Amino acid sequence: MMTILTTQISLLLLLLLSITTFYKSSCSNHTVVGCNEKDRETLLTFKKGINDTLGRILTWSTEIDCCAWEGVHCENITGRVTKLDLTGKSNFDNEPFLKGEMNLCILELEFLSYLDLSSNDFDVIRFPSIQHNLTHSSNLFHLDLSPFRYHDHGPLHMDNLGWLSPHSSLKYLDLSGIHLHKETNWLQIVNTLPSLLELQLSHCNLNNFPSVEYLNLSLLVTLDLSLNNFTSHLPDGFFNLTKDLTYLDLSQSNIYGEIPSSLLNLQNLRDLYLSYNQLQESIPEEIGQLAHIQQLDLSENQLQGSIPSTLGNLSSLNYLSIGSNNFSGEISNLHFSKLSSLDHLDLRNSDFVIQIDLDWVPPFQLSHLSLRNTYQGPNFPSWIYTQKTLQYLDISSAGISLVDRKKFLNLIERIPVELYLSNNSIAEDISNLSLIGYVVRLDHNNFTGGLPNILSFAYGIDLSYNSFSGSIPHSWKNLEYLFYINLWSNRLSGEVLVNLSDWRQLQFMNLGENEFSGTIPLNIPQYLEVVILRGNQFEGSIPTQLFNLTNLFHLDLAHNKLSGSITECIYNLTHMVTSNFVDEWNNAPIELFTKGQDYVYEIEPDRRTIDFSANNLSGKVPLELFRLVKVQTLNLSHNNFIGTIPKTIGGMKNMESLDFSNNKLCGEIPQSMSLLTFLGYLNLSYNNFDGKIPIATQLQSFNASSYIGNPKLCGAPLNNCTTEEENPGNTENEDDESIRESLYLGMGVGFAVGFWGICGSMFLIRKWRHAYFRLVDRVGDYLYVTLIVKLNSFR
Ligand SMILES: *[C@@H]1O[C@H](CO)[C@@H](O)[C@H](O)[C@H]1NC(C)=O
Ligand SMILES: *[C@@H]1O[C@H](CO)[C@@H](O)[C@H](O)[C@H]1NC(C)=O
Ligand SMILES: *[C@@H]1O[C@H](CO)[C@@H](O)[C@H](O)[C@H]1NC(C)=O
Ligand SMILES: *[C@@H]1O[C@H](CO)[C@@H](O)[C@H](O)[C@H]1NC(C)=O
Ligand SMILES: *[C@@H]1O[C@H](CO)[C@@H](O)[C@H](O)[C@H]1NC(C)=O
Ligand SMILES: *[C@@H]1O[C@H](CO)[C@@H](O)[C@H](O)[C@H]1NC(C)=O
Ligand SMILES: *[C@@H]1O[C@H](CO)[C@@H](O)[C@H](O)[C@H]1NC(C)=O
Ligand SMILES: *[C@@H]1O[C@H](CO)[C@@H](O)[C@H](O)[C@H]1NC(C)=O
Ligand SMILES: *[C@@H]1O[C@H](CO)[C@@H](O)[C@H](O)[C@H]1NC(C)=O
Ligand SMILES: *[C@@H]1O[C@H](CO)[C@@H](O)[C@H](O)[C@H]1NC(C)=O
Ligand SMILES: *[C@@H]1O[C@H](CO)[C@@H](O)[C@H](O)[C@H]1NC(C)=O
Ligand SMILES: CC(=O)N[C@H]1CO[C@H](CO)[C@@H](O)[C@@H]1O
Repeated sequence: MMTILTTQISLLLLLLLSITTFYKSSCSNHTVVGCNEKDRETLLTFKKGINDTLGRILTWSTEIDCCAWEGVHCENITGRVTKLDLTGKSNFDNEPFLKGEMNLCILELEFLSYLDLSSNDFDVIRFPSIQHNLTHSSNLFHLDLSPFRYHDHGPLHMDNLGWLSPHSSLKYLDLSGIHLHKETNWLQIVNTLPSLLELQLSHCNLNNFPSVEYLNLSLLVTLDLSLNNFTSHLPDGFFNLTKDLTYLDLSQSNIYGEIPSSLLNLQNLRDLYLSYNQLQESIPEEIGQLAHIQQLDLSENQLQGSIPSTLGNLSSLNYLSIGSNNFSGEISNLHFSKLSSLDHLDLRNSDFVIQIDLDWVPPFQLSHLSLRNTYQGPNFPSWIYTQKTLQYLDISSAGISLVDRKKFLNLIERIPVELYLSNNSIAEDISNLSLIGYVVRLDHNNFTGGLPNILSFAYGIDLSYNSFSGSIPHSWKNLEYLFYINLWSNRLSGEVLVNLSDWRQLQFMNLGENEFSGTIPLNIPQYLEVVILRGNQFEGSIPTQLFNLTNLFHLDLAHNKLSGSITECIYNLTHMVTSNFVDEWNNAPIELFTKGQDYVYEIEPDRRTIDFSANNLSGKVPLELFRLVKVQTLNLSHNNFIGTIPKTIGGMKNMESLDFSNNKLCGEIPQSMSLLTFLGYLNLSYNNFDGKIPIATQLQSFNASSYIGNPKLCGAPLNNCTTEEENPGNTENEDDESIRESLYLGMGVGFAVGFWGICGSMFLIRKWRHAYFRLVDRVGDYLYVTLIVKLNSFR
């Protein structure tokens, strides 16, 4: 008995002992001396403001030595906090970590040399009063407070930067994304930080560029002032004293005037971004002095004159973007003679005269080339055939009609990311090709033969306005990321895919103006927003599934051979009854479609359209159709519809264009139609309507042609009614007040709840697209594409 007990006790002791040893050893590696009490208090004050919803700083508890807290690093002998790293950067996909208040009392940590609170989602920055009278000299050399850029609440604000002055040892300062629009002395204050190597003040809403007599930033290597609103010239001489600068970003910052020559004295410059500004005059010859320059972006300015040939001296250049300016003159091989590292070339929207020898073999191999809207024609530039690693090629609107067939096919088949050949006059047969781009736009050409194969990762295809024939290749059913397809105006025929829902991400589908036949597939992708099947040979009835597309706002089935009646099913066309809008399409390639001279086809995202005209549809028009209160264009003309117009039509208050002509509709025109105050086009002609046209400014503003062909219809603008015409039998009592708007309103609210789930994520995507704009321009398109594909697949 006794022995057992002793054993147990000793076991227990052993256990205790091992626990303490373990504790000790795990702790001693962090610190020999415990955490400094004063530092701990400061850290706890900082913690108080934080909303740590994701539990990032759970370890910050009083039971644990503060040197072992998440992100805290101490000097190993004194136990003083030297570094605090709570960045959310590693956390790309998820939410940012810390919310709440960023309390800069943290800067009171006497020995702090490194502070990184970047990529979090703080709501507010708090300055303790003590900040302005630090008693110790600051050791801080690294300070990064830049927030996560994509947060939903408003931006972080700071009234001024005065608090920075004591931190004169700062080498790295990043306040990008914090709004500083009240700080007019930002440069003077930055100028008191003579050790600065890197300054990041991008997207800070800075709105002036103060001139300083003497710039103390002689050590500066990296300067990013992009995405501000300086509304100013660049002060000449500004760059005289920053000889070591290698990285300068002033893009999208609303700067005017010439490119100052002091800038071109920066011999060590490797990256220079001046795009999206209002820069004028010509590029100085001195640009040839930038011997180390690798990335040069002058695009989207108002620069003029010719491109200096000294540009051809910049042999380190790998990124050159000078498109969208007002340059003139020639551009020739000489401009590129030594650019053997060039990888990205953008000459879009330019009026250069291109003088490039036919047999020129460039010294470079590009991955990105944009010559969009820069005339090359009529021959496809032969030097492009020598480019074996192109990933992105945009040569749309370049006047090209002649290609070397073999080389051309070989080239475009190898473009793996984006291929744009729109608006040329290329007339090749590419039916045997397999295109591997994510985005393929060959619209407005004269391509013939069958459709090419498309790799399954494609997400945007526009082959509209060509002469493609044959049917949609079977292999296209694998396009599971496709979200945009436009085949408008070709000679395509046969049935479309049976399982259209294989294109599960599809949002925009335009197969109009072709010769497709058979029935409209029943399995329809559920995110569709635009469906255009107009001008084909589709037959059979309209599948009820079309009325179940919650995002649909444009449905055009006109000019087909559809028959039967429209079923009285449950309509789930949320987008046609709510005003919430996905403005996704503002960025997407919705185009103006023109056909012939007089016919304009336009899809405006805020315009809900239903067009079933010129088919053989019959039966009554379902009441549900008249409950789609946001519809602006409704065209049912040239069919065999019977029945009356229900008085509920008065609820379609947004209606602008209504065409019921050439049907067999009868009965009276309901008084409630006078409620359609936006109506600009009305056609009720050639039906069997009877009785008197209701008196209402709206209805009488149309002329007789809107009503003719209804022998029993009378009243202005038609002939006066006789007494028997006026009351042709049992007129029901039209109580228009009974058209309860609340009914429609109620429907709207109900639908809106479900709707925002999808809309919300699209909104996010749009923002991300914007945020990644710069990334796209610089890092390349792979990332962008992957991101889009990934984001799309979230839905
Ligand atoms: C913390 O953040 C969450 C999520 O943003 C929010 O719901 C909550 O109200 C916040 N709590 C405090 C105390 O601010
Ligand atoms: C403390 O840190 C210094 C360098 O930072 C290192 O050389 C030294 O070995 C460390 N001492 C202990 C006890 O870990
Ligand atoms: C900081 O200085 C101000 C005056 O400049 C003084 O009123 C204040 O008490 C000081 N704060 C601390 C904490 O010393
Ligand atoms: C810049 O440096 C000079 C010399 O080091 C110094 O006299 C001057 O005060 C500094 N200017 C500012 C604004 O700090
Ligand atoms: C830039 O500043 C100007 C003048 O201060 C102002 O009119 C303009 O709206 C601003 N632009 C942006 C994008 O904030
Ligand atoms: C900048 O330097 C150039 C030559 O190095 C000189 O001509 C010019 O006056 C200087 N500008 C200023 C504002 O200091
Ligand atoms: C730069 O280019 C110009 C004109 O192309 C040429 O005359 C000059 O020698 C080149 N300079 C260097 C350093 O290559
Ligand atoms: C396409 O070819 C036809 C005749 O071959 C020609 O009339 C038409 O203009 C061409 N279209 C384009 C856009 O080049
Ligand atoms: C409508 O679509 C939903 C999914 O969005 C589906 O669950 C439902 O079965 C569909 N209804 C009809 C009638 O097709
Ligand atoms: C309407 O759409 C919602 C959301 O997609 C779906 O849950 C619901 O089943 C649909 N209603 C019908 C009747 O199909
Ligand atoms: C219709 O009646 C009005 C009076 O109600 C009369 O002024 C007008 O001339 C008549 N129009 C025709 C075409 O009979
Ligand atoms: C995890 C770890 O690094 N542990 C070390 C802590 O320090 C002792 C000596 O001080 C080492 O023996 C441990 O390996």
